[in-house]
Amino acid sequence: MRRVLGLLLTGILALSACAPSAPGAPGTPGTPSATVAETTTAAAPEPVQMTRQVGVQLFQWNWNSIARECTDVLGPNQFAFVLLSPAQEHIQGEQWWTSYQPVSYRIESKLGTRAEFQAMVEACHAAGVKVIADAVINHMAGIDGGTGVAGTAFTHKDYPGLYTEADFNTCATPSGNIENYMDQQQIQECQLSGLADLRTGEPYVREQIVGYLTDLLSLGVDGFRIDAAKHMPAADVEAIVGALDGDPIIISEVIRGSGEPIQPEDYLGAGDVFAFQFAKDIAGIVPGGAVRRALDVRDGSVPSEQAFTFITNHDTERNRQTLTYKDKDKYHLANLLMLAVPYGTPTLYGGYAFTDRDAGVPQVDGVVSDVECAEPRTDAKYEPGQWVCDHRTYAGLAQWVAAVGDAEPANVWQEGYAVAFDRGDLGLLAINGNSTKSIEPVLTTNLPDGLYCDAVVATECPEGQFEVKDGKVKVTVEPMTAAALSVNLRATR
Ligand code: LM2
Ligand code: CA
Repeated sequence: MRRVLGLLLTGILALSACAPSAPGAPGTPGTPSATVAETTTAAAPEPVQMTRQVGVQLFQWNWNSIARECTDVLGPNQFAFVLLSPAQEHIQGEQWWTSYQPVSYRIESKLGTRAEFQAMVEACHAAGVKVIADAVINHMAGIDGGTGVAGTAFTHKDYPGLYTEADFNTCATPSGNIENYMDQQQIQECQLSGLADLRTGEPYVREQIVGYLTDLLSLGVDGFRIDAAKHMPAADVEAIVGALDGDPIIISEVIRGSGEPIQPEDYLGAGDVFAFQFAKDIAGIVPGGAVRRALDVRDGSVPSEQAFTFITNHDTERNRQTLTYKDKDKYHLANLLMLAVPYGTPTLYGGYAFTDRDAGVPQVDGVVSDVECAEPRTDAKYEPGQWVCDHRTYAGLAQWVAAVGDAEPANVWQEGYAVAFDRGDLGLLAINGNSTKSIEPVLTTNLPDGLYCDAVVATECPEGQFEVKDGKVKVTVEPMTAAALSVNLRATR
């Protein structure tokens, strides 16, 4: 958006008769008498309409920090949405996962107050960024009892004014917990690691959950991640989201397990799903370098429009089911592949460095401190607790994705461990999966003639770096990275 505004201003200057010529207009250096026609031809080509698509999960970011990120980074770079950590009251503690043990549905947590939450939604909306809340509705706390961060006293199966023992499932396994993922009833009616499991089929329980989600909608949220969706019957999730006003975005978290009785496809009636298999398949492709295969990756039979793709999330980066920031250039390459291909809605990730999987982010008096992003490092040698703001690295590509929209790959070129393709006639991306050798192919492209910059490293294009002429362009790509051209990132002079 910053760049579009820049172009707009250039246009206004060019049209204003008494304004001096745009700086550096060819053939008219320092001449104040440049004609309108000359200045107009020198201006950058008209940008195409952008459709925001790329989102980012900002794990354990407090509301104030998210508001600032929307204003300063996400909005200006055409990000579509931000996925939050859970907003409801939760158990006390230093670990990150206290967020996933609800104690009440008050919007009052270590991440901020209700007022801060509301201000954050307003700031994000003002920046054109949608807000997706993380809805923990399958269960309540897993501990015997205590007092929540907003002062609510509770025991494992008693939450005053909200739920009592009768609102929770009982379960036949010896531990009361899920022990066998091949047994649908266990998965949905037993406890997920000791977390008190709600009877989501009961009208009263559904009413409370719908009330909570409706409250979040009243604060302006645009949609929900349905935490632990696999652990609730799809019919329950459908009934709950069906009772909500409007048409919020619903993204169910259903981790695909091969041969399991419950699959992500079962939840497509409730909305969209996270594409766990996509993340795992990309993680499988990258180390071998056969990056061309990324074009064919799908998540089971989940259609593109209903798949939210990601490379890592807060769980998979801890259980190492996917690549993570610790994988350095492999992680980078995986993110590039996700952004390059037309399948799904890409969700980037911003979290923090850790060695202990339970370690939370710094808190003062139970309140998470504001985010200060660490300087990006290619060696991944962050101190534990440092904020890893990788998503900012992809600001130019978020704009690239917004510009290419859903245009299909064309002119696919492949050689060794590299692949390149157009996206319609709006963009081109060349990616080099070789970890030692750079590539320098001359590619056939549908892009119009002109001088282009690289959206992998730039958000603005004062001077071009790659020249497209008569349907050909020579690009140079270093090992384990990409070059990305889009019609919206062409030289302004
Ligand atoms: C999710 N999706 O389905 C979240 O993405 C995941 O992060 C949550 O687990 C889980 N489901 C429940 O919402 C995390 C974390 C667990 C943690 C739980 C609850 O990965 O380690 O469990 O949140 O806070 C912790 C302890 C566990 C204990 C449990 C209950 O690690 O040992 O189980 O609390 O006290 C006895
Ligand atoms: Ca359940």
